[in-house]
Amino acid sequence: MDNLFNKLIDIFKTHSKVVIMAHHDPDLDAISSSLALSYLLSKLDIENYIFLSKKRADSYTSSVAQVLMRANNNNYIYPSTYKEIIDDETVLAILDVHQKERLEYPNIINTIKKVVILDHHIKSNSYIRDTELFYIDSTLSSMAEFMVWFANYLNINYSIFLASVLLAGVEVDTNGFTLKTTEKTFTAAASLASMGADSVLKQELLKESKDTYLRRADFIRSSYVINKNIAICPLSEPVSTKEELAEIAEELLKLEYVEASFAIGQLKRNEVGISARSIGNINVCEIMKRLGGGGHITNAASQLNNSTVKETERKLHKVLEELE
Ligand SMILES: [Mn+2]
Repeated sequence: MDNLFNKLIDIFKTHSKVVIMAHHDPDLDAISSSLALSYLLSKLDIENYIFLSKKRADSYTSSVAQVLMRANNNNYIYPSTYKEIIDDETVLAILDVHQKERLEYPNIINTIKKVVILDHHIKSNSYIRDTELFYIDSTLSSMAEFMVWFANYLNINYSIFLASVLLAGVEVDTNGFTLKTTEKTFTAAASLASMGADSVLKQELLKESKDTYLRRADFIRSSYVINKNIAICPLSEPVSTKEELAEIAEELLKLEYVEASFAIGQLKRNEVGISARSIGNINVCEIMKRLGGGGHITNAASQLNNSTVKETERKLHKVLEELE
């Protein structure tokens, strides 16, 4: 990765300023990696800003709001203020996302033409083109992990607060070090621990509201298991996001004997999503491919147009029978 880090620093140093942006509805991984990059750039004396679409921290989820309020950064920029700050030599650093429509503020692409993308998701067809650098590695647990390697390379230690937030970011993206976790992920966590990551603070950040917890529990109540090891959860109510579907699929994987899980829900009026997870011995990518999607062996998804949850559930059963 040294070559990559070299190139990144080169790009950042040869531009006038860096604007950092992650995906909309940022989670702890998106926000911790944004703050971490900002921290590293400031240490390198590179002018940088974190772009937020909403001015009030409390319009974000409570854990992200807490982080924003406690981070003590004063380099946030907003849709109403950013045009006064950027110039032709500004570079946009996009983290934890690579599609325009998923950006915190998609219009930014029309104003800042120089773009760097750093992501760890499965590459989609609608990725942002014409970039100075495009780095996507779906074997990486999280952007927080990436920022640990970047800091190690630069020989910079994060503050205790940032190290704790980054550790929470890794934990969220790996569902508590169970998914997408490699030896490197643990090494990154150890590195954060040695920088002083505080597990009490991290636990506080990972807390969720009772309503969120119960909403997920209600969905899981309606799931069922077939073949003794496959959990399927068709959601009766429309879900808010693909992320919520993913969270449900990941939660199902915690259940006894379950080796693969599928959460099916209505995403938009004409779109049904399936999020699939596996502990490794069932290839959910293969299953999602047959339903028009894709991904990895342990982590895959599909979106179906003009289908209902019930129909999608039937299609999934058919595919599972075929593959048996
Ligand atoms: Mn992430």
